[in-house]
Amino acid sequence: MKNKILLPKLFFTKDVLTGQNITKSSRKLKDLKGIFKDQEAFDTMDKETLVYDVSSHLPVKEDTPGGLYFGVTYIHPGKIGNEYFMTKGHFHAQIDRAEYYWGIQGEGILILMDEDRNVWGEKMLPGSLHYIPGRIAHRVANVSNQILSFGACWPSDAGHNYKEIAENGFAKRLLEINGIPNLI
Ligand code: S6P
Ligand code: ZN
Repeated sequence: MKNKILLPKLFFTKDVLTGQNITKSSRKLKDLKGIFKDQEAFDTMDKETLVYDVSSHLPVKEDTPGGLYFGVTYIHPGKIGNEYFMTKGHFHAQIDRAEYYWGIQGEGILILMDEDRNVWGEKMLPGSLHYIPGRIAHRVANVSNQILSFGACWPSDAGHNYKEIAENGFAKRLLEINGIPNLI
């Protein structure tokens, strides 16, 4: 290693992450039961429909203090009734851990909720940068008719608390009303 100049191990070109140790995961409709409001519309859809994929670089073991994780999420366009395709959403398990998101392609809304269940949104566009403080639940909805891709960087000891959102949801939903996204 000493005095050697090594080749890069990873590339992040446009919205594509390649190189060593990339982990991929995907969420289909069958993995998102109970997340959307319109159960009837959900029931009519093919449960194998892909809603989003995530490519991540997780260089240290989960829960390692001081490390960082990096990921790119690709949310497909689509709706269940009038509710946009979106991520499950989570608080961090170590609730005070923060995270950066940034928009790469497509258009979305970053939906944020504090512990008192106050909800607000931030438009996500190519080039937009979003600092998500600790103690804030986060979820992203794709409001465009193309894939929405966004980057994320978060501490390796943040973890995910999906249970809270699975049980209680967000206090507001992002619905399309007269062709426009509304937080209701
Ligand atoms: C991890 C980070 C993202 C999400 C991804 C999918 O802390 O926030 O990589 O995992 O956007 O969202 P979710 O809510 O299904 O984990
Ligand atoms: Zn997170």
